[in-house]
Amino acid sequence: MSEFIVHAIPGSPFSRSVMAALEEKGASWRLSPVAPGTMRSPEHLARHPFGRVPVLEHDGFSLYETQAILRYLDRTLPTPALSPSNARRLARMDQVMNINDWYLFHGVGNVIVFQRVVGPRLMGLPTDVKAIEAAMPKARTVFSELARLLGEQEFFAGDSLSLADLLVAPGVSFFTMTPEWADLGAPHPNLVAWLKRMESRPSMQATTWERVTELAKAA
Ligand SMILES: N[C@@H](CCC(=O)N[C@@H](CS)C(=O)NCC(=O)O)C(=O)O
Repeated sequence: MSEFIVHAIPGSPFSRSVMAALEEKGASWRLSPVAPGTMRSPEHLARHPFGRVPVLEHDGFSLYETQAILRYLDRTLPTPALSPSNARRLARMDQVMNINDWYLFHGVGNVIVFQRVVGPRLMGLPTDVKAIEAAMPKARTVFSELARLLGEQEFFAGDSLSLADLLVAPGVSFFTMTPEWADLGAPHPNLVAWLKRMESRPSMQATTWERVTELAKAA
């Protein structure tokens, strides 16, 4: 099996999902770091016309959109399987993945995490507290819904790790770096315990912001 190349920037939660999935599969992969400020460069736009990361390259095949990448990896690297065979569990996995993209990221993560972490740390921007306040009602709904769907299960689709856990964990993990986590996470001990389990997995340990920054420097 030829090598997988992940074009990504350190800290990107969507990119971390892809890298963590490759780690779970025991695949041979390498990071091709996208330098800050070059997301709209002709070179990167040729890979991803919307100027985002991650992009996967595999044996001449180039693919963007994290869900598509995760499903491609699960089909080309069948073990361990990261999609349940049971129709309802699979539907739950798909549902949680769409909650990630449509509700956790848009209007919640890309506001709260941006205002608290990415903007101040990487761009020297001040925090817009009003934007955070406006995002909080939707954020509370997202976290309550994730907690309800997880329930007492070990993972979102049941007893086994699935693509849903790998997509959602990097995004949720970012919230622990914000003061809003006390309001969003604390009311849901099952979600907090799930995140702890996820963060202790070798795949997540191998793909922390710090670790991917080291990989980017070495690339
Ligand atoms: N729908 C895309 C979203 C990817 C995405 O938004 N990536 C973020 C980093 S986690 C990004 O590239 N942001 C750059 C920007 O907004 O300019 C996917 O699933 O891959």
